[in-house]
Amino acid sequence: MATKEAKAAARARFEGVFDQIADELLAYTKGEGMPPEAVKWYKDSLYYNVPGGKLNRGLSVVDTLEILKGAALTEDEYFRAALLGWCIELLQGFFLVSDDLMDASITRRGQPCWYRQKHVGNIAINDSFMLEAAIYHLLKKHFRQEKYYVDLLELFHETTFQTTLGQLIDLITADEHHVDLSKFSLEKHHLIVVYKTAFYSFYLPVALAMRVHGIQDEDAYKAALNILIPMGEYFQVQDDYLDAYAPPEVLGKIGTDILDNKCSWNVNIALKYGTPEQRKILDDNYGKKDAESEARVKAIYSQEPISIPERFEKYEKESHERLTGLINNIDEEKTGLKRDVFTSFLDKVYKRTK
Ligand code: GPP
Ligand code: MG
Ligand code: MG
Ligand code: MG
Repeated sequence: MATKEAKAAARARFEGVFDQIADELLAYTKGEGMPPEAVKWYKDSLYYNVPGGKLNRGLSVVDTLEILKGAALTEDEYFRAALLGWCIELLQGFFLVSDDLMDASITRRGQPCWYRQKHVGNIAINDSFMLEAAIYHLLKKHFRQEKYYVDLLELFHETTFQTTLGQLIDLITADEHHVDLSKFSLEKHHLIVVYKTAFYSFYLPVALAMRVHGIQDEDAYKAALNILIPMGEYFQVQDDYLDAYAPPEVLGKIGTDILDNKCSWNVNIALKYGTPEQRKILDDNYGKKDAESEARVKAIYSQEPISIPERFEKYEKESHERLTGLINNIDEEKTGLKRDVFTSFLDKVYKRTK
């Protein structure tokens, strides 16, 4: 595994590419004759919503390409991989700006959600579209001449569609006016998290790098998907767990899943293992918009036999074992893949605290 210093240096190099990307996008808006206040608005939105996250997705494009190549990337190869990485971070910015509106969230990455700033409000909807539009502008500018240009476009389009399907079932399963916990199940949760998170967060970065590397065998993409979808599911279970258990100052966001009546991993575990008395407390308090009800639900979560922290620790350990098993089963010669692509990604997220 890379040292702390090596990781910080890789992150700094990747972050260094963002200024150039922002400059290109702003130069385009200026060139279209947009007034200075519009150019400034876009600049503020780009810097507020794109670079401040963990960058796991973006960095994974660069790391995957380097591992597949088996040698250091040239300057040009690095720049192009980083650009694709930033396209995923733009996609993530697009999703988060709109997700925070839909989830009525308060903070994100340690600052108020973009829409919650007085001067922004519903303009955030348009700002999210502008983050998405940037992806296709950059892809056209830098990859139009490549044989795999259409493959890149398809990957972004398809994973966006999948993510919106996941977001749809996340939202309609969390009806805020009619709380009915009998509609939840771990099977439904599985479908929600695979679609809303796993495709764009795990499959997309690796598949993009595979396309750039020239891998064309569809079976190789299936093999990658078979590992990355369960890895993404594990990642979203962590997100659900941390929503109730991580200190907001560490997580960078205040959890809203209980207030929002979300079909989260936590509530499904509580429904599965809780006593009838605990179930009654859940029915009476879940999805209510007040802090006291939320606190009652949180108290139940940690009580026996629900014991979410203990069950999560066990789930995390078992997921790691299962994913390691899947990785070890990869046939490197047949697929042209490298096991290290997947271990490197898993290392980035295993036992994360934010
Ligand atoms: C994570 O859900 C999923 C997304 C952010 C994808 C949103 C998709 C759209 C099409 C907008 P979450 O609400 O649990 O994330 P968080 O906890 O970060 O708010
Ligand atoms: Mg959401
Ligand atoms: Mg959310
Ligand atoms: Mg969440």
